[in-house]
Amino acid sequence: MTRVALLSRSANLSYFQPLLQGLAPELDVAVWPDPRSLHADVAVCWNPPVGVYDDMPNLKLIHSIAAGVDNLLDGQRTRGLPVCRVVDPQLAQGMLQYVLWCVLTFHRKLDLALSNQRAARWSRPPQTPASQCRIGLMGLGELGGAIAAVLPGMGYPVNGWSRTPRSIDGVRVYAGEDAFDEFLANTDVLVCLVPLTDATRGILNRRTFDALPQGAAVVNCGRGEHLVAADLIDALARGQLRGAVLDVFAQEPLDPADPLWSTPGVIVTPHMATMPSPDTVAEQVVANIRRLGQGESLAHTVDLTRGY
Ligand code: NDP
Ligand code: OXD
Repeated sequence: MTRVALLSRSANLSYFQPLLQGLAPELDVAVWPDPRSLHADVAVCWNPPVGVYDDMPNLKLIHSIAAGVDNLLDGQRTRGLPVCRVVDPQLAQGMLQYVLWCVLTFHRKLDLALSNQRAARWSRPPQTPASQCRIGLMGLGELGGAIAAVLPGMGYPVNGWSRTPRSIDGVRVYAGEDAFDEFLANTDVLVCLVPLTDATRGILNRRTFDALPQGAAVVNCGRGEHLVAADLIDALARGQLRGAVLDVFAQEPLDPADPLWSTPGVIVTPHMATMPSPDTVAEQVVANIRRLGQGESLAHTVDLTRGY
């Protein structure tokens, strides 16, 4: 019998218990802080308690319930165990829809129309063709790659930035730190979809904003810790940036007193860009547990040396 622990210090993951057992009745599923969870073979996690893997002597697999794994790795010793994440076409489609909404907001100037409405001001924002709105995708993986596959067909010039070079039809790809400034100089709407790692923490900072053309916009759907919020607020106040859509925050939920809620030009959304369905997560976890049991290679493993 395989024992599974649902581990989170910020969310109640008990809804996965019936889903996992519905697919695999032989699983014994415990929800942390039930002490049984420390005897588990498989940890299924979102924001697990720091150091918990060290207290789990039977642990063989760490599985995220999400695409990102930063919160499973931060401050944790994974002891060389495999770590897997969720990869799902529906998740990529949800992110595409969200980013499309952001791109249209800035390209078609819905942000200006809404602020004019608040002042009861009838003023038609000048419109420009998509060919004049350059989209910069930071991250060309499962999510960024799905967006890069669609936006060029809508007439947007698309630039992408990744750690390693790659070739995508209709997309100019910049790779590595050395190419970052040139990528930024050619970007009017910057979309952050890199994972949170030591290399990307705080990457949305004053230096990055100042390397964008004046009046550019920023969309952060990666992680809150990518953003230096004070630098964003300053760049908006200086007019270096025209606006920002923020979906993720270092502290979630965002504190009601946080200045980002009311900074002119900032649209706040509550980590809703995309979400995998719990059924899909449960299916992927069970499939990996079965692979583990049969000694097969696991799907969607994370490279711990890269951190994603
Ligand atoms: P992937 O691992 O598939 O892709 C990551 C991409 O980022 C790759 O192209 C990778 O480059 C690039 N990258 C990583 N590090 C660097 C670096 N230092 N410099 C340049 N490029 C880098 O991740 P996903 O697309 O599946 O997910 C990305 C992130 O999106 C998640 O980690 C999570 O934080 C966030 N997310 C947010 C959600 C939301 O609702 N807001 C929902 C789901 C995910 P290379 O191709 O060379 O490896
Ligand atoms: C994810 C997320 O990483 O929801 O999947 O942010």
